Amino acid sequence: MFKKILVANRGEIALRIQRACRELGVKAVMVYSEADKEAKYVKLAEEAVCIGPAASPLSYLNMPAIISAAEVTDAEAIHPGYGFLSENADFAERVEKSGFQFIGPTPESIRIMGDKVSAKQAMIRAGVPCVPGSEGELPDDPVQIRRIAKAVGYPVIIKAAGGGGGRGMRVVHTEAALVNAVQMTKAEAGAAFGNPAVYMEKFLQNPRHVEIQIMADKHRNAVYLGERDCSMQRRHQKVIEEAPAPGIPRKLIDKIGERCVAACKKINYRGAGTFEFLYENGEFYFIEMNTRVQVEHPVTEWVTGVDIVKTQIMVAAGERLPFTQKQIQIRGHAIECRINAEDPFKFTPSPGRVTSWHMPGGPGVRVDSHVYNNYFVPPNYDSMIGKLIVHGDTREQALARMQTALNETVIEGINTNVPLHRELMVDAKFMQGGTNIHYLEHWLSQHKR
Ligand code: MV4
Repeated sequence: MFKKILVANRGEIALRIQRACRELGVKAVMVYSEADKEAKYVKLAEEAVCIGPAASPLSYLNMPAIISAAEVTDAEAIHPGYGFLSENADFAERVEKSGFQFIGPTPESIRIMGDKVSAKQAMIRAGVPCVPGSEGELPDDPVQIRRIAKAVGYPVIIKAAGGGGGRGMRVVHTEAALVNAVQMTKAEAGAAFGNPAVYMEKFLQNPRHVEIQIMADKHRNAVYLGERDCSMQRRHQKVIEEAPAPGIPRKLIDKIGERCVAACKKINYRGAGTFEFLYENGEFYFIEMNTRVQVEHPVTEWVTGVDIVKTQIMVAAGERLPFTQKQIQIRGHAIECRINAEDPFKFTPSPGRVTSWHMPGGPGVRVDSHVYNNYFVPPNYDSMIGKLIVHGDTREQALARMQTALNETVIEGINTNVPLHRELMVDAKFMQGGTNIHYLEHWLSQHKR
């Protein structure tokens, strides 16, 4: 096992990684920007290094500053968390060329999955079901583009190979709009991602977003840790996640999970990973793979009993997965509410000083947050300031525990989306389970204030 690792992130995930290190008896070096001097994990750290000013490009995205911090502190490995440099193949490569272990997959895996066309081709070859569409990048020839769309069937969606997470896509309903839409998406993709390549898929109208968590080691062992339903989102930002996905038969999950594991073995994947699927009419369609630990990992941790962050560090150190597929059982139900510093219904950011911070507790309640009483939420970063996670034997019990937990929560000095969560947890349709990716935005349009 490593003696010391560097945590190249901030906020709640920096604290989460620091906690995993303490459990493993690994020293954690924290890095921080000038805006994060007061963060809890910096105060709790044995070692912390300031890597630059508040602006992310000068600190959390500053590769030389982060690698230098690892050098001066004698860290052996770097955990990138999520966001920032976590899915940057060039960073992973520079980390390894500098003699450190990158806690994540190989630069090659990150590069393949970062290009959505090559990711999809790898998945098709590995037997993972994908949304029907163009086989690879779309050609420039309008005649061929129209022929492909006709075969796929309208509506279609044009997506940028360099996009992902909802960036660089366009839905096309008619042949008349097709070629122009392709040209527009290509131009935008070239400007935004430096790669004009686009591909086409059948546009699914009312899917759910269901993702499979996998964990793999360096010895070709891979295991799936069940699924998460992340359909409750607004503008491609997840708001609520849960595990298991309501109403999806376990045998369907097992079937798709086994495909994901086979794909991991085929591409020699290592570390934590998430296969994102659209789920519609009882079928799974792969869309993207994430090669990092995700914000919503705690719901999986709670229903499987696996510590995903600890396991990431163990497998990066070369250890074998400490569990087999047979040992993974799904127990009960977990729900996560992301707590954002923002207006709960207008969504404008609300940074500033937290004058009062009272978090709930009791059976089946977990709070992952770096915030404390009198903490100042800097305006420079993502608005997510913590996560409230509950577990119950059943979904009904988990919902009841989340309702109580949200009602106990007191955050003053800034606005948060806690009032939105309180309303959603008693919404009849959400309580029923199985709402699709459009439900929250539709709900919000009917709850204008
Ligand atoms: C789609 C789709 C419908 N059909 N692809 C958006 C984020 C990116 N990961 C993929 N996205 C979508 N791809 C096909 N073929 C609908 C979406 C989509 C979506 C997906 C997951 C969660 C929320 C979403 C919101 C709008 C659109």
